[in-house]
Amino acid sequence: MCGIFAYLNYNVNRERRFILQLLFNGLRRLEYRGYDSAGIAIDHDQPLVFRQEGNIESLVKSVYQEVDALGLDLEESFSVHAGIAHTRWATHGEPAPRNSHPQTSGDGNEFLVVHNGVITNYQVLKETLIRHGFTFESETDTEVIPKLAKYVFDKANEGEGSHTVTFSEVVLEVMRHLEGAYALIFKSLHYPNELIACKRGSPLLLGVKVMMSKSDDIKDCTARYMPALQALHASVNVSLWLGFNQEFNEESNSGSTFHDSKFLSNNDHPKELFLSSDANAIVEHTKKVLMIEDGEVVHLKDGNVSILKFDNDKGRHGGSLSRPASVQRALSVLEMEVEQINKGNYEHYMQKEIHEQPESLKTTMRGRLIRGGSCKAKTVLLGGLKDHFKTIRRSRRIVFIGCGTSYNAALAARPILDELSGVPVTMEIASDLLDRQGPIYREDTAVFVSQSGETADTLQALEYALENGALCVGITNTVGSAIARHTHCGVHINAGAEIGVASTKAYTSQIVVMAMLALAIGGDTISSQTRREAIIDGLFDLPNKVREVLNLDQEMKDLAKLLIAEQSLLVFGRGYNYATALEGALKVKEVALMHSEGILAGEMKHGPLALVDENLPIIVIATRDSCFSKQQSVIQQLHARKGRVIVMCSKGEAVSVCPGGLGRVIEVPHVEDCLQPVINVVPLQLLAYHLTVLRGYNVDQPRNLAKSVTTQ
Ligand code: UD2
Ligand code: GLU
Ligand code: MG
Repeated sequence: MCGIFAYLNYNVNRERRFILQLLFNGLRRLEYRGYDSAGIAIDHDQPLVFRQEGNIESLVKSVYQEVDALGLDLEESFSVHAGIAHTRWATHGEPAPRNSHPQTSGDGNEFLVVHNGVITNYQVLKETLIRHGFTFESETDTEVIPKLAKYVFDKANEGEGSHTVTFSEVVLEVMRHLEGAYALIFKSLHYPNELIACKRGSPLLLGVKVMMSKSDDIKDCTARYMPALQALHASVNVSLWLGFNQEFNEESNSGSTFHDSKFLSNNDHPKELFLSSDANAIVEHTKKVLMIEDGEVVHLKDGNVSILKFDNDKGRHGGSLSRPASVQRALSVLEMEVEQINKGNYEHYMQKEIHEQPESLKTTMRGRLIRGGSCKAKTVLLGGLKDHFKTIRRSRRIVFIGCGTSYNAALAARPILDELSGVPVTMEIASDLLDRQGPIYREDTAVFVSQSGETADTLQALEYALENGALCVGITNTVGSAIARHTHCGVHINAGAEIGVASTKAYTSQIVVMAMLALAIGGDTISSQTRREAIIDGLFDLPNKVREVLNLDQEMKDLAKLLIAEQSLLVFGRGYNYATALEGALKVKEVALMHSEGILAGEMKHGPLALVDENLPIIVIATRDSCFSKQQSVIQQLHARKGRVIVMCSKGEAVSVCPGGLGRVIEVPHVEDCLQPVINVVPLQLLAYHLTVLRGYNVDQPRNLAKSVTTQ
């Protein structure tokens, strides 16, 4: 959760003591959001950073001690000053001063950043920056941001005179490289008394308090300009305050990646500007608060507020940036390196994404699983839903809606949702719901699952559910996507960009998010406490178990060699692993271009048994859970018909699933039953991958398929 706060006074004198107190108070207002450490940055000869773990009061204490030790004058007055502050909820690296924010570009604090959220591609950026001579002091994902800013700034100034770039240009270049969720505030030695704020996915607000003349009290005088403001909102559809001679600064717009550049035109009226994660910390200063939108870059400079629009696509692919040639060159080198590191030693993205699942699952759970301890309970924290759990628990039904792999992920999590949520759970394939105009009611919670967040059918089903008044929850991997934006609330799965068309790491992260959702909706019911704690322990250990199951790579390659010329492959599953059968078959179908069906084992006698003979390969998922003995009986019946059976079972159980050593066995690590689908799908992903390569097809762009299906 965590919080960000900043205070910029312009043309009004403020003492250092006042500034410090104001920053601390801002943090105190954000305290309720939860945090484990905090920090601030203020000015002296160069920006000064103070960081401390623990509560705000321990930060306050340590700041005054350090100020004393440094001999800083608390009465020193600044007519303009930009201070930033942060409360941290650790996701990367333990709570400790070095991991607290502001994070820095290095000695001299040339660039400082406070950040809420998670940068999912920080690892490649870090490796690249290390190659360019940067050294890192923290374990945070955030540290790459100020360092990248310094890299961009230095390149821009190489041999072309100083300050060829503006602060906002530096930040826009940095944003181009960031993936994940963030709200950010930048402060820099090179741009004194300026601040830049931007966001994608995390909340961030701007507050403005203007006074008419230096002798006036500072007050919220925007009300006097409301008519002008309203007219302007209507005409340009952009929410910002305008000063007195509003005009747009088109100049800074030309040829750049800025979509719009709206500019609060120059006026020297004394003012105070605030940035915060939450209106709570601003309302005591001004009632005029603006919600910053995803992709907006807010630049506070010389008493002006300009709002630029960051266009990611334009930036990545367009060559028409108005940036100096040296930056242009440096950045394309950087981009190429990042790209190269990105694929690593893997031949295909699908392969890489399968193998990075231990990491992506960890990132999905970062900051959301509480390990418990002496005074804290083991629990789950889904910040994006916490204000909505009451409504969800009271709803009449929870309806999961998705297509393809995302639907399968919801199906995999359904048993645990059934068990823990206390609310009836139903499933809908988005297109089918629309075809039937199926029932969705005001009392329903509708959960939309989509990797891209742009899946056309799911998006249309979302519109339909919104019209019908349901509470709409999103589970998406893409921050700022249509589904993330249009749902009332939701969870970002934070699995990192998925490039291979066949979804792999997003599937396992989706299941984990929905298992956490079940735990969170279930709340702290005493009767299920032991069960919940076992699942939480299982989640903590899951990345290790996934690493273990990935050791089956060669074995699955050997199996793929055996199956290379087959026409068809059946996969039987039930209970927790019915979804695994569907998803395994879907992978084989979509990339290996081989007919494959996932079959509910309980339905075997009602048709599929007719297909069984010595030739048709059948994978039966029979890992240890409450359906195990039923699956043993399925295996026996298949053997009785001379079926060509391949069994997936828990480690050490080969004998009990294949009496007499009949058939082939895939042994996988055993985990908590509801998490077993995360493990079991991995060998099937590997099988599909190797089958595809051996059959000579394109792994990352299978025939006829697109990564996100945005048309119907
Ligand atoms: C925050 C951080 C996350 C991690 C986590 C640790 C952000 C954006 N996220 O996640 O990176 O640090 O804390 O606890 O800073 N939302 C929708 N629809 C969707 C998905 C999300 O409305 O499909 C909303 C959600 O209700 C919330 C916001 O987007 O208001 C961010 O969602 P989140 O899952 O990133 O939030 P959270 O607090 O778990
Ligand atoms: N991911 C960042 C960190 O671990 C920011 C966490 C936060 O949102 O407070 O430092
Ligand atoms: Mg898909």
